[in-house]
Amino acid sequence: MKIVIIIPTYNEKESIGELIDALESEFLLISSHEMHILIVDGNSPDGTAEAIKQKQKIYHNVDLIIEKEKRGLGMAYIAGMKYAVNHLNADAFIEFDGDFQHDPKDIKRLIAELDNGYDYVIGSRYVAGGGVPGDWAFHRKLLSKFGSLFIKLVLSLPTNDNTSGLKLSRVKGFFDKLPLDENKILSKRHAYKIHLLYEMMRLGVKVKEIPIVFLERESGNSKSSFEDIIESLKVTLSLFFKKKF
Ligand SMILES: Nc1nc2c(ncn2[C@@H]2O[C@H](COP(=O)(O)OP(=O)(O)OP(=O)(O)O)[C@@H](O)[C@H]2O)c(=O)[nH]1
Ligand SMILES: [Mg+2]
Repeated sequence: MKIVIIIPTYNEKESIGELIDALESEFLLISSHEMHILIVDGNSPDGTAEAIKQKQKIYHNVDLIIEKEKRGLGMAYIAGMKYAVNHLNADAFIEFDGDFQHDPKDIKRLIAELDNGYDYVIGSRYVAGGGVPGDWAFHRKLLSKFGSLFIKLVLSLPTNDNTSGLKLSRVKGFFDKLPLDENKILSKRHAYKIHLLYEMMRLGVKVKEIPIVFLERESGNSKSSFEDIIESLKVTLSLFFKKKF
């Protein structure tokens, strides 16, 4: 199968080159699939795209989309997903952050579950063995954990980490059934994850959560903010009311 790792970046010059190297070394351990990297850069002013172009000279399985401007995490991922399916003929894709908060070593664990017949594999911080960075402030830990629980209860989901950014989606029969339209997605930013998760679950995916430890950012700055928390609440409630009416 062809599996595309989609990585959105905005000012990740410090980490992206090293991340591509780390992923390429992991790919050497995955012989049964064709692995590809697709980076969607929000026209970063720090030279992220240049660092990626340097790596494209070494590796021939790295694609780069440069957006006109930073449009939000959700918009970057949706552009990447469309490209992966329509231009790269992906059978599955993996959402992966560009700041080393996700461990490249987890890629093969996600793929093992695809091989086991699962359609949707979530890297989960909230199942036994999973976790968040130890130095996250107490309120951030609480908000993240209870946020996921809130989404689970309101939307009647079986999953425990409902805002995870590391997951694998099977295209055929599932992702390709979604009317994926930039204007229909309920959030252009981080909360798009809740909407896509909900829609994938409605399609009847066979879902598996595997434990992951979310790492601390090594360099660069976070782009998530208080606005993303409010949007997550709005998206969850609007899905709840849509479901009922
Ligand atoms: N192209 C693009 N990439 C983005 C945008 N927002 C965030 N990113 C990238 O998406 C990935 C995840 O964003 P982060 O800001 O790290 O979000 P987060 O991991 O929820 O927040 P932290 O834990 O604070 O790092 C990173 O690689 C960012 O560079 C955007 O608007 N456009
Ligand atoms: Mg991050």
